[in-house]
Amino acid sequence: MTESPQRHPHTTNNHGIPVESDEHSLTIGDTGPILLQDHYLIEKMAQFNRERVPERVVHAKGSGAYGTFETTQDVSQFTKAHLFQPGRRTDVLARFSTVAGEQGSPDTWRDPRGFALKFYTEEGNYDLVGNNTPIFFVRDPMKFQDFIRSQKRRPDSGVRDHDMQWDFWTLSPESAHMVTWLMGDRGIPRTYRHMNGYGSHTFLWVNGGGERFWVKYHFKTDQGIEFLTQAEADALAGEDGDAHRRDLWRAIASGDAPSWTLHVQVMPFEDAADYRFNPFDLTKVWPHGDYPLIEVGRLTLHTNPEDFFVHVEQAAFEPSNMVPGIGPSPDKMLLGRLFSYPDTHRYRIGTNYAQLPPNRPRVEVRSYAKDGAMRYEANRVGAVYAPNSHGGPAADTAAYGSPAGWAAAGEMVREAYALHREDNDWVQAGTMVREVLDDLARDRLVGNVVGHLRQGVSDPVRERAIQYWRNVDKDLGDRIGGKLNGR
Ligand code: HDE
Repeated sequence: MTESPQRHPHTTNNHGIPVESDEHSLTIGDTGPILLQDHYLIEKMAQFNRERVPERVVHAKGSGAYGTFETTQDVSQFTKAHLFQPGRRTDVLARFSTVAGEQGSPDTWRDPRGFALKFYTEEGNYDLVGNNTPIFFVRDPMKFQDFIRSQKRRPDSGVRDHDMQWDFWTLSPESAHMVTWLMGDRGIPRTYRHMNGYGSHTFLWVNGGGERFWVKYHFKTDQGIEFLTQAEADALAGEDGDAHRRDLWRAIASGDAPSWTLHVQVMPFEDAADYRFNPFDLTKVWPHGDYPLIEVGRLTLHTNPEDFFVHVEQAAFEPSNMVPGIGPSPDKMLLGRLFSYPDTHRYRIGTNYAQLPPNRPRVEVRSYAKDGAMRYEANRVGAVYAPNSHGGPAADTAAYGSPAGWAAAGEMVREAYALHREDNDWVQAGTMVREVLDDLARDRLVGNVVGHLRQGVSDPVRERAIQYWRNVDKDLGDRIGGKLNGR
């Protein structure tokens, strides 16, 4: 007996109404005009034209997965945050991304990688929106927009331009440490699974007794650090632009769940004032000899999202999502980001983005927010204003006290941070070149820089770049200059 064709469920339109055809428009006769009353045809075309939300202005190309964070050690002496109490297991959404490339750009371009985490804690969502580097190119948010534009496309031809990139970097010496990272092996991870993640900024932890500590987060990959050479990355960019996205999806789908071990560096609150580097300067690391790594727990990614657009494209990570026991620091870049991310989500996704599946807290929301486009959570607080006499929620100052913060005083100024004893723009980049990289890594760094500078960089900018690298390390700069000038 021939099998009856497998019965498919019948198609409906967006309103659940069964439709007659997904192939033929409604016409007068088989060659007649299409009828305006073919509202299903109109629905299909109109929906198609509205399928995009604006891509992220940076970090547009990315990949996401759900997982779990488990606090395996006791760090309660440093923070009262619920998710970091011993034994806590918290659901997480992670998104990894490149920075400068657009949505269709190759995963294997040389670029920092975003390492964004959303912890669905019992005190609301905690977002740690970091990169695969512990540092960044600039230290003041005023320069971030300009930095990003220098890495993207020319206003006239619309093409990317190494001359713009090096022009900005060589006029912004604070970029040297991060550019050394970027042009080295860490600039192209082999996969998203083989890279570390960092909070990058200094954050504030507050324990149950109100004591404050400065901390830096390090998510060290349990898969080991692996990178692609420039040649391998260029080839892969041509063969499979989605190589990293495909790898993460396949690993999780096959049960090979990637994991990272979280460590923190903890600086006593009082140490900050006279530490040898400015501890809030995002272009600097805290040498581990000064503040060693303390293990906290493990992040494991084990579930692929069921729908990429719903869960990854609409995911909204924001550094301002900090739960009790965690706060910002005087790092100007972090403070600028506290505004920028919610702003970009309201623009890119919509007013009620926090109600979407990847962004919804797993705890009851008792805010007085109401209405706005696409809102579908009812206002259940019994009132639409505070204070009120209808039993609506009231802020609990006693429970959550003053915000996790620090004392500040002084005149209004526009100027760079005051330098600490060992602060300058080259010292940590030079230390990395001489003490962290081995000979082969230094050779690859020289090759990558020379290859990049050979692509369309004007003479004056190239000469500035050679001096930039000499400031990082004289020998390295001489090697780069020698290769560029054919010596
Ligand atoms: Fe971002 N950044 N950023 N950034 N960033 C964005 O928010 C911004 C910075 C990072 O997977 C945007 O949702 C400012 C540092 C990641 O969805 C935007 C400054 C670090 C992601 C934005 C910085 C990051 C973003 C664009 C300087 C590492 C992707 C789309 C003050 C510590 C998150 C969006 C995801 C995304 C602003 C610098 C990491 C425009 C103003 C430093 C991982 O709001």
